[in-house]
Amino acid sequence: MATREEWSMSDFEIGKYIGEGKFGKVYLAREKQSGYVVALKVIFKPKLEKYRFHPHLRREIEIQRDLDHPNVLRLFAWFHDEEKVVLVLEYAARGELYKVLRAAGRFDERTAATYVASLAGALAYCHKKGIIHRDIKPENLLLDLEGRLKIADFGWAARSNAKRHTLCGTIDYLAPEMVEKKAHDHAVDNWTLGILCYEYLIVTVDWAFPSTPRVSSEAKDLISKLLVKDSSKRLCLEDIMKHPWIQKNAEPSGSCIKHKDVTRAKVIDK
Ligand code: N15
Repeated sequence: MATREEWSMSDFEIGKYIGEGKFGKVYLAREKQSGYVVALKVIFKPKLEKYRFHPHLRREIEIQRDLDHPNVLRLFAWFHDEEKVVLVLEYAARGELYKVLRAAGRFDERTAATYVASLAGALAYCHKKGIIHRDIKPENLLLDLEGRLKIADFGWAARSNAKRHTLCGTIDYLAPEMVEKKAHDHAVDNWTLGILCYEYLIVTVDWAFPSTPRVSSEAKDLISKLLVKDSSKRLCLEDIMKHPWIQKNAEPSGSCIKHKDVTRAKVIDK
């Protein structure tokens, strides 16, 4: 997609509805000139005013616009008119990671290590830019066409109560210091990484057939070094990336699908 000063709705062909964000609906769309497929998030202004969200949204947009990392979902542009604010976001063709996890039951160690390494890299990048606690949870993680993990943050967490179960509840991923409303820093994100790592490998074992999955001692070692109550003793992101389990298992490319699985980006049906 080209860089330009002003965008408007007429620059896009709107495709199917793909999801509900916290403040708006998300649609598949194609930029007419380049044919580039994106996700458009449409937020109607009355909703924003009701929640006094305008200055907050603007600040979040500026933060997000500044982030450029292969594992952080891109915000390409945004525009607004009388009635709505529209965010032009990267389209993640493989959708939500928690659904992939739910379908698979658990991930093999190569896959889990690749996701944890991708997350650690993205978080290290955000921390360096002074952005902490990105509210990482399965609902906020998307996969692109190559199966690369993308943190898609900010308000992409609205899910119905009926669908919610303990694993995807919000508080489950919070570090103890946040639950206890204590002062906290970037180490809160590292706790969450430990929880996700545990969940990717262990928790989602089929309830009807509770056979303990075999997990390597290196994976257990990493989890135990992240799920440490004392935040100052938690493994830092650099050490996560250097950890033997990551070194042994993670794909350096960040993509861990088998090549034959790659399907072409689906072009929007008119
Ligand atoms: C600046 C800040 C306040 C807002 C910027 N960030 C967001 O709005 C975060 N956000 C990302 N909100 C919604 C999304 C989002 C982007 C949601 C879904 C998708 C997305 N890109 N691609 C998808 C997507 N692809 C899918 C494929 C299959 C099934 C569902 C899919 N969702």
